[in-house]
Amino acid sequence: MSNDAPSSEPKRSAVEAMKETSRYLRGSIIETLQGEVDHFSDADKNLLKFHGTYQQEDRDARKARTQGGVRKHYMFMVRCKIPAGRVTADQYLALDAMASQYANGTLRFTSRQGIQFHGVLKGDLHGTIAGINQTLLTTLGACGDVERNVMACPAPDAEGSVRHQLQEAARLLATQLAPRTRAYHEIWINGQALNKDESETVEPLYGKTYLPRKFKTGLALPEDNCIDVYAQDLGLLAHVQGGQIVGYNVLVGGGMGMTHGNANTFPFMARPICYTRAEDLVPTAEAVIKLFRDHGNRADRKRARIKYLVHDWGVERFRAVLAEYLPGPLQAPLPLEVTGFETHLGWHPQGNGKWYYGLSVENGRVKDEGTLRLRTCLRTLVQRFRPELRLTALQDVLLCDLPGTALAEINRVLEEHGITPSEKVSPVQKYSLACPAIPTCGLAISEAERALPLIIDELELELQRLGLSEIPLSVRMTGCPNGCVRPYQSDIGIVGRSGDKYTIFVGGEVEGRRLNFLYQDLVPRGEIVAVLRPLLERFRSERRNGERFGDWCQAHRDELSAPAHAHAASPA
Ligand code: SRM
Ligand code: SF4
Repeated sequence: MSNDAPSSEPKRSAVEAMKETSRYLRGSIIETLQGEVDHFSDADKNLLKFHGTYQQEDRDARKARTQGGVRKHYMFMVRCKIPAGRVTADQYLALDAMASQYANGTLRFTSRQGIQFHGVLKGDLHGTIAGINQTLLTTLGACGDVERNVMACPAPDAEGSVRHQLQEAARLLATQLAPRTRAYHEIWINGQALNKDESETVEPLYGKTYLPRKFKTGLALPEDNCIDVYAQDLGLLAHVQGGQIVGYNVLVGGGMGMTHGNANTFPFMARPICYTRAEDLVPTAEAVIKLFRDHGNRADRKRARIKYLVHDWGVERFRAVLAEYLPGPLQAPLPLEVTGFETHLGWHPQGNGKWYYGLSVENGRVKDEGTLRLRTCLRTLVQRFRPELRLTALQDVLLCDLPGTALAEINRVLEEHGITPSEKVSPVQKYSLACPAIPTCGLAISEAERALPLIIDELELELQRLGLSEIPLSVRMTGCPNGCVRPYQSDIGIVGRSGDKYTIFVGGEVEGRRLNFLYQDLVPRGEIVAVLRPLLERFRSERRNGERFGDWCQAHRDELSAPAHAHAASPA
């Protein structure tokens, strides 16, 4: 425990009191689950997040129901926490079956390598979470003020390879940093309250009030930042020597969320703080978490993420305080830089005689709709080849451990189900991401997942017209400024502003090393491509030597950037 204790105690937020009195995340969840009502109280709604589920409503039905005097249609999103995105064939098939049994018939691959169900009714919540646990996956800590899903490059290099080491490190961190309360087991597995008087030692890392806010960790290789390491609260950039990860640069303070019109909130890139040897990884991560637990803002949840400590204190003070928590002397970070990024799409050798196929999934949504039957297609491929599945931070999936002869059959199955093979997907589509937004997300102010496909279609035509179809261009769209698909790092970020209007950001890049900047605000959805057109035309005529769009925008930042009231971008 640090001596540098917070000097004054401002009034804590209501969520803090709710956590403290929850008896380690129990609240009255079990009683409500067993009762007749179709939704939970506000306090339990907050606790449910720690258990991996959000109480939502069907937003498409909201208006008609309100007008008709009918109450909200409550339903739940359930999120599986999947370290490094690794799922077995059996697990996937079980989740796929649950999507029909309990949810809205779709699965959603998330921007943090998780899988979500939407549209689960309260009566099916227990069955869904218990079912997920039966597959040996969990939802505990998928949401809430704890360590969230630990990300790592999921690509299946041979056993012992650097990527394999990275994935094992992600699993280790996920296990060591998970909440310890028995509440989860009681509620979702046993189905009855057993141990109501747990002592203070239940959560040695988190304590009774857990963390001030969510905490996210991701591990990356310098040559492949496919998990956006600078967007993590704790980013670990591997230091490799002779094929072994010997340590990590510890980056702290990444985060995307901001609130329109509140300049005190902003996206921020994680800063290099120190270096840790690989064998000290867990105590080092724990040290950062303990610092956050003790010093994070528990009064204002909008300013509670660890990025605000890094920003407000500055790196030197942050280092000095962290040194009190570290197991040994603080070592300066190494001069490690991110140099590349891979989508992992298409057909690749694994290095052990097997192959993997990276399938591009539009906005991570696995569904059957009209002639596009992705869900059936994936189920067919998994039943046929029994691959391990690995989810990427681009909401795509890698089918692994395939024989060298599988490609022809994969292509045939894709074609039969109307799915475009990754090789034929345009670069702009490959790099694009959108969050679920309306109809499920309670915070959405605009459409994203349902709007982006048409925008990409229009953009593809525009890029074709300009002869720019092959440039890597990342477009990320969200229904509000919380930044769930990390839109402030992309070449083009489209962020819901007010109903049909969006804020457009430009100047990021696929490698995720910088934030973009505000280009235009309050752009109607139907005019987004028209607003980008003059920029793309100028880029085409002015770019030199293969210059990329985001780089060109940065070079012209002074003339392109709009007055920033919606985006404080990267404060020093
Ligand atoms: Fe997120 C809240 C969806 C990744 C920043 N996010 C939400 C909620 C739970 C809405 C809510 O609080 O009521 C959304 C549920 C929508 C739905 O119907 O499913 C939601 N976030 C998602 C997912 C599913 C988006 C996706 O398209 O994949 C991602 C789930 C990842 C996972 O498996 O764990 C998701 N969210 C992210 C990321 C990206 C990342 O972590 O790499 C971010 C930006 C990084 C960051 O945390 O700063 C992100 N989500 C937020 C925030 C802003 C937090 C902040 O500091 O201000 C919120 C709002 C909040 O926490 O109050 C939020
Ligand atoms: Fe919801 Fe906003 Fe996140 Fe989109 S970015 S899922 S609208 S919270």
